[in-house]
Amino acid sequence: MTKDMPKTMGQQFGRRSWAEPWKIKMVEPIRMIPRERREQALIAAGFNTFLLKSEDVYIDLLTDSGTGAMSDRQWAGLMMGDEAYAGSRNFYNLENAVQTYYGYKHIVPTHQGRGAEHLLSQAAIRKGQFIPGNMYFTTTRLHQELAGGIFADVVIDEAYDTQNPHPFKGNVDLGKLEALIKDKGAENIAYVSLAGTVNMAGGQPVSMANVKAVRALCAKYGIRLFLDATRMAENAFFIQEREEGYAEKSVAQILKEFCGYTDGAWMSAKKDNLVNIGGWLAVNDPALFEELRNLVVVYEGLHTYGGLAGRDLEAMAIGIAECVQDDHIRSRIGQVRYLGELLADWGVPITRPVGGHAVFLDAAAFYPHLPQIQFPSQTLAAELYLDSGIRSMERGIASAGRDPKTGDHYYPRLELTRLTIPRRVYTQAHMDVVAEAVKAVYDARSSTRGLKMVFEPKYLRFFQARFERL
Ligand code: P70
Repeated sequence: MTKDMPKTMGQQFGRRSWAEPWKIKMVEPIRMIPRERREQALIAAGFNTFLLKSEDVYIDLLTDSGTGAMSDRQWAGLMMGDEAYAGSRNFYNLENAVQTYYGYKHIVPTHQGRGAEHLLSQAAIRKGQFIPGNMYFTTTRLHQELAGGIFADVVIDEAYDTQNPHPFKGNVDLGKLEALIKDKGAENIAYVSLAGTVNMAGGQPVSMANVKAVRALCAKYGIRLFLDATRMAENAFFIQEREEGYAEKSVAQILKEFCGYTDGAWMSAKKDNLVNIGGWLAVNDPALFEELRNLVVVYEGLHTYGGLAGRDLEAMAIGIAECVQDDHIRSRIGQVRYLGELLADWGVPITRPVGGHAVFLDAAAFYPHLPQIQFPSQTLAAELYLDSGIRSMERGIASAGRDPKTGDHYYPRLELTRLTIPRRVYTQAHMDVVAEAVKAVYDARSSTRGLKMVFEPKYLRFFQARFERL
């Protein structure tokens, strides 16, 4: 053991590490292209990592969405696809898995998370209504706005302080929520939109005590509570780790209890549920279900396949059962934490505590000389790719977009670059290589120039915007 090893990985004799509860059966070669070609690729991509070709990327930390490795059981499940147009056996397996592990009554499959967001927004929001939520998420807010709703941020203030060690920075601020309800009137609140491990805050969890309190407040005013369950299994792990009374409960038990305080959930199954494509929407109210089941045939496909093949539904059903296993989540979050702690020990500014799915670099702290309008986190993502072929994602002003009313940029309080770890894909050695690359980019920070946006799409601009170096 060298003295450079991070303290937190244990320096004493007799240390006991966790390890992944699987071994590798198949490999996919990756390689780093030379620096000159990375420069060409970055210019061709308009300094936007979404526009790079995957084959020009060495270690791909763009997202944990649909990028995980399926298990041998899931691959076997693909062969059991029942590709009937209607009533596929795999749909009933999915329905059963969601009912068993999440506890909701009625299930509608969708092709991915935003398909579910679209249906719920259309069915549950009337024009002009407010949707309070624990920080915005890009696709979620856009679908709420397209349905005529107005998103209102009610996350606790600690979520905006990257250095605040609060264990549940995803919590709803009950004071902010109640003030909004009183100000606008309960009839003008469509529902409360609660997300597990808040993505834009750095993968920060919500406590069980908080969801209980939000539930009670919603009940007092007759408002529904819907959950973005995309990374809720990871949220359940943090409750087990940090909240009194939950250390002896399993992640599966905690997940089900948490969902029990909500009226329904939407899901991008490409994350927690360990599939490359898929999503679902689940609710308890039979009348709302009837409407969703009707809407899904307009936008996604029949209510027993929702835009997916039978084999996809089967892989999802199996993935649901796998993703709530304690040893799976412990090693998944353990790997993210390993990378985060390595960087923190080297003095690189990151969001603390390290969250569930990613390490978030504090781009504002990297580049204090760059004003927000010079896209610090886009700049950092570009620099990291140049240095080592590592792909990350902008989560700052480009992602935030514009206020539909005024047309001005939203100026988000967080300017972060996300190193997102796919599930069951990379090894600890990859994490070391990533940490060393980030350190090199950090050491070169003072001479780094910013970017200007030269092309801006109307919707979700960060996906396709183009930039040039200033
Ligand atoms: C990411 C992905 C997707 C997502 C999510 C939460 C909390 C819903 C969705 C939508 C993909 C993504 C999406 C927008 C911008 C960048 C990247 N998040 N709720 O990488 O689900 O993608 O399946 O339609 O995180 O974080 P889907």
